[in-house]
Amino acid sequence: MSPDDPRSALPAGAPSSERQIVQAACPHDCPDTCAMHVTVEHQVGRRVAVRVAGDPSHPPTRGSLCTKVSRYLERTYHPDRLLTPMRRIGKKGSGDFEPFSWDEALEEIARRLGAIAERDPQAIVPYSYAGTMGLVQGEAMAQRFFNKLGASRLDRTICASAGGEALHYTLGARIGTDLEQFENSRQIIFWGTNAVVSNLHLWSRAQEAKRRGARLIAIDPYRSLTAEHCHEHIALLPGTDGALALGIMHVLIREGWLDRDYIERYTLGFAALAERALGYDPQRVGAICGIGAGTVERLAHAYWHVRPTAIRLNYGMQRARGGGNAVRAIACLPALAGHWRHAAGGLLLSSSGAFEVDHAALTRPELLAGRTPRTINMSAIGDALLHAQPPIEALIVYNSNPVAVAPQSRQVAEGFAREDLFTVVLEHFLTDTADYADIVLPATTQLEHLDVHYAYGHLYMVANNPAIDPLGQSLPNSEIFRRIARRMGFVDECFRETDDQIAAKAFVRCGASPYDWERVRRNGWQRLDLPASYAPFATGNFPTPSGRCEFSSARLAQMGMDPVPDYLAPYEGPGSAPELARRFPLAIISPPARNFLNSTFVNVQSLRQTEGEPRLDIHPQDALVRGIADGDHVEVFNDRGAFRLRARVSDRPRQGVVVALSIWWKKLAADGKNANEVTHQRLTDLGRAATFYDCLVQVRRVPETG
Ligand SMILES: Nc1nc2c(c(=O)[nH]1)N[C@H]1C(S)=C(S)[C@@H](COP(=O)(O)OP(=O)(O)OC[C@H]3O[C@@H](n4cnc5c(=O)[nH]c(N)nc54)[C@H](O)[C@@H]3O)O[C@H]1N2
Ligand SMILES: Nc1nc2c(c(=O)[nH]1)N[C@H]1C(S)=C(S)[C@@H](COP(=O)(O)OP(=O)(O)OC[C@H]3O[C@@H](n4cnc5c(=O)[nH]c(N)nc54)[C@H](O)[C@@H]3O)O[C@H]1N2
Ligand code: SF4
Ligand SMILES: [Mo]
Repeated sequence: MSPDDPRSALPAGAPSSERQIVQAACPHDCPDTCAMHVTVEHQVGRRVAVRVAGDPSHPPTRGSLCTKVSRYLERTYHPDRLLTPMRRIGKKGSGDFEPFSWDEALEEIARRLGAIAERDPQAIVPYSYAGTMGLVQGEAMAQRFFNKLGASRLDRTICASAGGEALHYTLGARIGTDLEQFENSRQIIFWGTNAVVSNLHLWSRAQEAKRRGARLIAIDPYRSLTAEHCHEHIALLPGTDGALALGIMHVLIREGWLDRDYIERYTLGFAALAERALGYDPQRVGAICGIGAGTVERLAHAYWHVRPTAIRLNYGMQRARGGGNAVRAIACLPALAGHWRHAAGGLLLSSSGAFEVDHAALTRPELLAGRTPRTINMSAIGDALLHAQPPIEALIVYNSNPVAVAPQSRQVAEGFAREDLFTVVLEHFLTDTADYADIVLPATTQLEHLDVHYAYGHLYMVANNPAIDPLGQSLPNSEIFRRIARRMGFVDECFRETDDQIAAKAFVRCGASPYDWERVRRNGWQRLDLPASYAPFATGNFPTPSGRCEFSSARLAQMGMDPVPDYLAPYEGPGSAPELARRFPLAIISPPARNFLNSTFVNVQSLRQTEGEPRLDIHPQDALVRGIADGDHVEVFNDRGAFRLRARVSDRPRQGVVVALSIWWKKLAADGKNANEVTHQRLTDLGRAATFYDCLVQVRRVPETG
């Protein structure tokens, strides 16, 4: 074992019997960041994980994991796990590989990248997202490597940047209501979020609130598993949330349902916002959103009269052209009505800004040595691979599966298929993306490496101790980049840091207290040192330049943008693209399936069996006019592409909207395609994010075969 081997000691104080419980963290891109207990048995000289369970003592987790991660062992010990480096022997995309040694792999990577870097390091591009949310196996050693190289930078916009920037310009940071307070709310609005599926541990708090008499409201074009358990479901048209928020404001202002004291002390730009909201009377908003004016009135009434009200926003509602403005408009509501005064009121989109991650210590920007490489937007990777100038010559993919998850998949696949592109993929499995690699490198799973996590849905740091040795020849991302760096002759001290040393530098502090990695590691988790009854904006303290909630943003004005939130119609809709809407009259959304996590777990058989096969939820009226019956095979298509699935006729989606729960591995679908065949690469108003749910299609019945 080398000193930087991640297979470092088991947690201090662990019992030395045959069975051991290792304190771990769920690595997935989920707001809940559960603390896990991994039970390990010592069997003939090796450690075998035999059980994963939620940590009962960790307040957000409270002892339960979701169904997906309960199957984590099935994933880790999957017969298809990549166990050796592999090189391509077939056509790109064919998935034909042969094993070769780490030594050969590192030699070839160093040689190919070295030759490109000599001409122009910006021709090398990293592509990664949140396959693991860990700070060590995410952007630490990897980003150091790319900084030293001078590679292109990646704008990581595929998920959260529209809403993130919206919060930044409105509240000042990604800060919100404490998960642990939701059970004390009197009313919870699930706005564009299917918490039963994607935020289980907040949902259980909401159930508790419901038992105590709280009202639950869902705002969603689809009667999701969450919406069906709420008292009220408002099924608006996709991408119209900004208008609804302005409509609520209109009524609050008209009726004088305003916390004037809060507005005066802690907000900026009320007059400008009021003027904007004036134009959004319930009649107009009802028409834009495809709901009745009375619904807008009723929602505003409930929002003012039931206190405290907490809004749970998640990222589902910001995946349309106006997603940033919509989040800005919604984020103004708690300040207008004074709900921030209560710990159980306000709004939660993300809590990640409460953590002071030490990005500079993790990623070492000084390694850039004054260079300012170009930036490639990950949400338009198809376009970039085909058209960027200077061209992308090498792509290093880790913690992501772009061929399945990036929009406008046909272009993405075309880009990945370029014969002159050198592609390296670090993975657990031969995903749709790995199939296009020149070299695939086997990465460890969360059970096999060390990490430390922040969360975007609660206020706890969570430690991940390695439970078992790496399977086969797999290595942690950190170690893979360490070895590539060494092979390329990078001698900077930071490339010798161990995972443990990196984890120890991950945070600047832990709320009001110092960050103590050893303690977090030993206990498994640590709440940020914040007041127990955390109410972040009860008395203002917004981390904006003005210190106030900025209804009007001078920073946006300076950039030539609208300083006050407005409603921006979707790119693809009858208002903004009438001709397109005539040919493709249905809006498609493709939100997360319960048993998958993005495209992760799709290859875990028990979970895929539960999901069955790719399905399209379609309203009975929309099905009828197309001659589609429940169970028929259908094709969803537009000018960008087509994919096939089985129709499920029900009134879960509102009329005019079809729903394809996602994200399927393309190669595990009968036609080798998924919902991203029809999505496009246009970006949101703020944050340059993907607009997956801003998409028009037509649907037709097709014969069962093919
Ligand atoms: N089981 C599971 N959990 C997950 C994931 C997963 O794939 N599976 N993915 C994780 C990731 S990466 C993320 S970002 C989060 C996402 O978390 P969320 O953003 O909460 O995503 P969903 O749970 O699908 O909820 C989105 C809901 O928004 C609705 N919706 C779509 N368009 C609109 C719209 O324009 N307006 C409104 N009001 N509603 C709309 C959809 O119908 C859906 O019910 O979940 C995380 N958790
Ligand atoms: N149509 C449609 N498309 C979408 C979305 C949608 O709702 N609809 N959602 C979007 C959203 S919100 C997101 S966040 C993105 C998510 O897209 P991605 O970030 O690509 O997420 P995953 O599909 O889960 O792929 C993560 C990959 O990382 C790998 N991985 C996990 N841990 C490790 C590790 O430690 N090392 C290495 N090397 N690999 C690891 C997993 O095996 C998996 O293949 O997709 C987006 N795409
Ligand atoms: S995916 Fe989310 S809910 Fe499931 S175990 Fe991980 S953090 Fe918990
Ligand atoms: Mo996401």
